[in-house]
This record gives sequence, structure tokens and C-alpha cells, in this order.
Amino acid sequence: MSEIRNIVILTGAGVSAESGIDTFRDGGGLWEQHRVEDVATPEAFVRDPDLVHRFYDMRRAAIQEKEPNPAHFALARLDAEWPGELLIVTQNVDDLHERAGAHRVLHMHGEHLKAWCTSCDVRSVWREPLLARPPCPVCQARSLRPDVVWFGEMPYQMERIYAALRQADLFVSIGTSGAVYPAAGFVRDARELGARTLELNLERSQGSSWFHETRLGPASEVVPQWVDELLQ
Ligand code: BV8
Repeated sequence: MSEIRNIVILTGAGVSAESGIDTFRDGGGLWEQHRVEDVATPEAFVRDPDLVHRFYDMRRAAIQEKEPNPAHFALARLDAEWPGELLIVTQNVDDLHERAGAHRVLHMHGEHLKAWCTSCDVRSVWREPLLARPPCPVCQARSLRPDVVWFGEMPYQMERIYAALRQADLFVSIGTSGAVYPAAGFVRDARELGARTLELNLERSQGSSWFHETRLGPASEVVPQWVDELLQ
């Protein structure tokens, strides 16, 4: 592995599954009989803001009772010890990578623990429910929304992600079904740009054929094993 210097890691819901945070595929991607794609959209927020606030209030509270698992801790160890470039691009909106000690983390789909004011545009750290329309800590307007990228919205920091993919010698995808774009396309970009590509997942994903190597198993086992190999 000596020729590897720059690593990009993409994580999805599967890396948090063993921490007790439901993936989007659990229950067939349903919440209260709503398809997630129908609740996690700007249109749903206009049509039924209370429904969307309830969806996010429930998940924001849930993640605060969960703990990182060995996969998060192994990635935090890699972040601390890897001498080259490393970027953990996560699709997850929980804070378990950070709570495990990782620093080089990029939340391309936003974060549960932030609220975005649609009046003053400021994003604030936020742990409470939004259903009762609390005032923005900065401008007092009652116009806070979850700071989460919904379907149809532009993911965050795409330029920074593509810059990292251009420099990557190794692209590793962990715990994602490869169902949602543009994240699902990163493996093709990385491969075409010359990176080696590795998938660590519980089962084969929609993108498996694009990886040079796929290792199947629970993240809490396969991720620490992979990190140990890389750091030995
Ligand atoms: C955009 C935040 C323009 C919200 C999320 C038609 C075709 C192709 C694309 C589209 C299309 N129509 C529309 C689109 C675009 C759309 C899209 O891809 N739709 C899909 C449904 C077809 N994408 C968008 O709208 C994006 N924006 O395109 O803007 C643009 C284009 C290019 C460049 C710039 C801009 C915005 C998408 C973001 C939506 N927000 N999250 C919230 O959390 O509420 S997406 C959300 O779902 C997650 O963040 C994640 O990205 C996705 C779920 O994926 P996974 O994380 O993979 O989770 P999943 O449950 O699917 O899979 C879990 C995996 O883990 C499984 O493989 C399982 O086997 C594995 N696993 C389970 N347990 C374990 C495990 N692995 C290891 N260990 C275990 N224990």
C-alpha cells in the first residue's frame, strides 16, 4: 500500500447502522408510511412543514442517544495517524464521525445538529425540536429549517469533493447503497481519475461493479480490519 498517499472515504447510513441509527433501506425507506424521498424535499416542506419538522425532530433527538461504533472509531484513528491527505465525505447527517474523534469530515448532505435560518441565512448549532418554530438565535425570525440537503437540492462543498477525488490514490466507499447521486457517481469519477477503488459494505451495492475490490461484512468488523492493514 506504499503508493497510496491521498485517500477519499465516502460513508453512508451503513456505517451508523450498528450504532442503532436506521438506514434508509430499513423498513423499505419508509417513515410513518411516507417514502423518505417524499418527506426529504423542499416541496414537502412547503406542502406540510409540520410533517417534515416532526420527521427531523424525531431523528435529531434519536441520534443524540446513540454512540459511535468500532467503524467510526477506526476511521477516527486513520484520520489521526494517516500522514497523507485524507477526507471523510459523509452522506450521513449524524455526528458520530466527529464524536468518535474524526476531524477531516465533510457533511455533503448537511447535519441534523444544525438549523438554517431562511431569513438571515445563518446556520446555528441546534439540538432541540423545530416543530414549535423557535426563533433564530441570530435574527429572531421564526424561519428555521433543518440544515439538511433534501432531494433536489445541491449537496454541500461539491467543488472541494471533486478536488479531493482528483488527488485521490484510493477511494473507499463504506456502508452506502449507491442509490443517491451525485455521491453514487464518485466511484466512477475516482476510477476514471486513476484511483484504486474499494467498497466495504454489508451486501453488494448498486455500484459494486465499479470497485476494484469489494469486502462484505458489517462495518464494525470490516472497517477496523481495513484500517489495521493500512496502518501496519
Ligand atoms: C442533486 C439528507 C443536483 C436528508 C439525503 C433519477 C436518477 C438519478 C438521480 C436522480 C433522479 N432523480 C433525481 C435524482 C437526483 C437525486 C437522487 O439521486 N435521487 C435518487 C433517489 C434516485 N439526488 C439529489 O436530489 C441530490 N441533489 O442531485 O442536485 C446536482 C447534481 C449534481 C451535482 C450537484 C447537484 C441530493 C440528494 C441528497 C438527499 N439527502 N440525505 C436526510 O438524511 O433526511 S440522501 C440520503 O439517502 C442519505 O444521505 C444517503 O445519501 C441516501 C441513502 O443512501 P445510503 O446512505 O447509502 O443509505 P441506504 O439505506 O440507501 O444504504 C445503506 C447501505 O448500508 C446498504 O448498502 C446496506 O447494505 C449497508 N449496510 C447496512 N448495515 C450495514 C451496512 N454496511 C455495513 N455495515 C452494516 N452494519
